[in-house]
Amino acid sequence: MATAAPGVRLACGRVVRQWERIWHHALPVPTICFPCGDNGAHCSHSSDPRPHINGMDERLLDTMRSAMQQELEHARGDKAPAATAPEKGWEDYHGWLRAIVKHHAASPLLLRGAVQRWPCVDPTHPKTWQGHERWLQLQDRDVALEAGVYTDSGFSMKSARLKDFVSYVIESEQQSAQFPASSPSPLAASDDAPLYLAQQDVDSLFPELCEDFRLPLHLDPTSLTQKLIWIGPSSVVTPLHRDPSHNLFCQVRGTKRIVLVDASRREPRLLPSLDPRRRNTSTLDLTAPTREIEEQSPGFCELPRFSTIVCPGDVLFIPRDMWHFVEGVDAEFVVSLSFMFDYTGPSRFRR
Ligand SMILES: O=C(O)CCC(=O)C(=O)O
Repeated sequence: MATAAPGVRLACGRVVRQWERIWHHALPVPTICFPCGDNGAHCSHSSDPRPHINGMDERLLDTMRSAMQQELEHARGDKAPAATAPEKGWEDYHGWLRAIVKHHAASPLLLRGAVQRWPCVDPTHPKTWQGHERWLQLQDRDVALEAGVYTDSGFSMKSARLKDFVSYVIESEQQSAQFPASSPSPLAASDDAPLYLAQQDVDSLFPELCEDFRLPLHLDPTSLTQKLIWIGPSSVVTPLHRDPSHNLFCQVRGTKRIVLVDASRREPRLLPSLDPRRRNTSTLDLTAPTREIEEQSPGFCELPRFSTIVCPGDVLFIPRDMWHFVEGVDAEFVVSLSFMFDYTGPSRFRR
């Protein structure tokens, strides 16, 4: 793909050349905007141009609209769930998700605002995760943290008290927003690499948070394989990797950039790790300029790739086996939930 180096315009009007990054010139992720109730072609809920959904028929969109309505009413507590599905049963909603899986086996799908009414996402709800209160209420316990990016040579695992980790993420947010830190965490001083509470089972680690969200999009509980939480400062990065289950990735707090690469026909270019525990992870560093990535893996930049920014309330469907890279992008600390699920059939790949 031929690309020109993009520039950034400074306040003085001078344009500074930037190195090309892998998400520049990526395809936008097909999107359905829940607040708009359509495919987002004329969406006013985001500044991004929203593409039409290719291959998603009207019946499916219709079912999506009913599911969306049901989701919003349920979240508002307007009606009991059973009474709000007069035309379609729960099986049809499951069918809707199945249809998404079928239509989007090779492409991601962004469901903008789909879980915006969850208590943890809603900034006005007493159980919101958008402020600091809910985090400061958590009972203290030991947590396992990743220090740095797990493909880096300096990577290590660390154990810390949750209380210290919470003050660390709050403090990192204040620092990136250039506020003075109020009460320094013992973790902050010693750690240059970001600490990430990554891919932990949310039910067992945070039982007190589990009422603040639900299974997204009428996900059939029997298809759920893992329910994971990710909490960290905005500087966290998860390297390019793939998973053996489908994923409804729900952004709860802060924003993340997700780049997805379709390498289904040309896998060797992704240079998977030779470490048997990391076979699902590429050794390529997608935070590097594309020039360097191309040097390491000639032709990589020609692989079809998608890029999107997920905000609180957004759900990104990531098809199983699709390579993806994730990083925090703003000053707020970031929290996400991944609902990994499997309907049928063996994955092409197992960890
Ligand atoms: O949010 C992240 O840092 C990574 C999420 C991810 O890779 C996943 O859910 O599969």
